[in-house]
Amino acid sequence: MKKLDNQIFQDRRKSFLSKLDGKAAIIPGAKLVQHHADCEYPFRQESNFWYLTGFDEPDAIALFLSHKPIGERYILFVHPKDIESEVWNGFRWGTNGAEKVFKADKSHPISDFEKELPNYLMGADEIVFSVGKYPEIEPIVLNLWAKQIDNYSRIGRAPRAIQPPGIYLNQMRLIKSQYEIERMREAALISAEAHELVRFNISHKNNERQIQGLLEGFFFEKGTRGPAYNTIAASGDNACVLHYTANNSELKKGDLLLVDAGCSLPDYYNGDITRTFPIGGKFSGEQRAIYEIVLEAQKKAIQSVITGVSSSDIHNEALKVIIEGLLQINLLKGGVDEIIENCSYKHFYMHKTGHWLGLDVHDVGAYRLGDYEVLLENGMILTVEPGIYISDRIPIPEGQPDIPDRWKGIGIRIEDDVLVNDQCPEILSSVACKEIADLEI
Ligand SMILES: [Mn+2]
Repeated sequence: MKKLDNQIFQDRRKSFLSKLDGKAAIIPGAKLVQHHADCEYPFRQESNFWYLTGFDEPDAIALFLSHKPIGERYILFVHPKDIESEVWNGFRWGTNGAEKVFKADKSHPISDFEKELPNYLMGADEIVFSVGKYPEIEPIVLNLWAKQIDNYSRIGRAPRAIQPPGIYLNQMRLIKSQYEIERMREAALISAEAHELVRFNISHKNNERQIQGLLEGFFFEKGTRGPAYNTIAASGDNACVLHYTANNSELKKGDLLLVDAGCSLPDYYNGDITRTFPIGGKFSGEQRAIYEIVLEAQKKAIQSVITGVSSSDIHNEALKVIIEGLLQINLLKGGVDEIIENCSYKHFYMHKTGHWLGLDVHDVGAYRLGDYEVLLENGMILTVEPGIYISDRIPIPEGQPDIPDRWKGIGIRIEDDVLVNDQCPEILSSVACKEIADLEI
């Protein structure tokens, strides 16, 4: 793993602390999650915790104390050095490492959290903590808060409220710094190269699982943490199941293969790309017709990724092309506006056209604030991923035509990762080909 640049995390902490302005934030890291019996899933740090600390061990807790003097504001509770545990579970930084390497002002063993917290929270105007997410830490925080409120009448000071950390961190994470943009370019590039590997090798593969293996093997070979989310390798009608992850069907010539996969870098930045390939190297007439609509919708939507537009503007760009295309091949009937108004396209296109992308695959950040749409700004990264899925799972809306069998079992999505950059969207995942001429053999 590339050595982490401490300055990046220090700058983020400084900015977070200045936003906190008198408040104390308690940001817990992730815990290991049991897979079965004595086995756990690979550790995945909590994204807010990671964003502020760069510390990659389980069970840690960070405090950010903006009400304290400089040099007493960043506290890390970590597993202490313990040779016996380290023999079984690997190296730990311990409290010393947390201070020396991760630049905590002070570090304590996790077991001291309850004992130390009152002193640290003393004098804070408010507490910033995510209620409802940390069943072991929450009672400690709430009990302490109750005691401090109880004391209010005597000492005249106590935190007056608990706020969620997202109020401060979501906007910071939504706008990517130059450093983060570079990391996202790398995540998208490796993810795109994996899709190219599928394009080149699909004719030698006969099962969805082998496609998954090809992608994920490449992710590991490149030194990433592996897939950012459960890889989707969905052939034929499986592609109409949006979160299909069984990945165990045989690949049949004549079917399409929808691949939705991206890697997660060692520092957790993620790619998220979808391509749809003709398994036998040629699209059928019907498959081609649908593919052309989705591709046009995706290109139009990407063109609209400029500063000042909203996510729903982008969605509407894609939606219009999809509806017009489906009208032309008689899979829909009526006027475009009326179809949008009645949602009578949703048996073909039932999801939105994209989401924010970053440390979380569905990254933090609002899409609207009450009545107002969030408008794109430079440094935001989002996916653009329209699709059409033709199956008989969803009842056909009233007044819409029956679907002839020859269209059924076609599921197509095309997804790229796009950086907002004034009037000129940068497609981070452009290495993955998507033109029909490149996908056919
Ligand atoms: Mn996506």
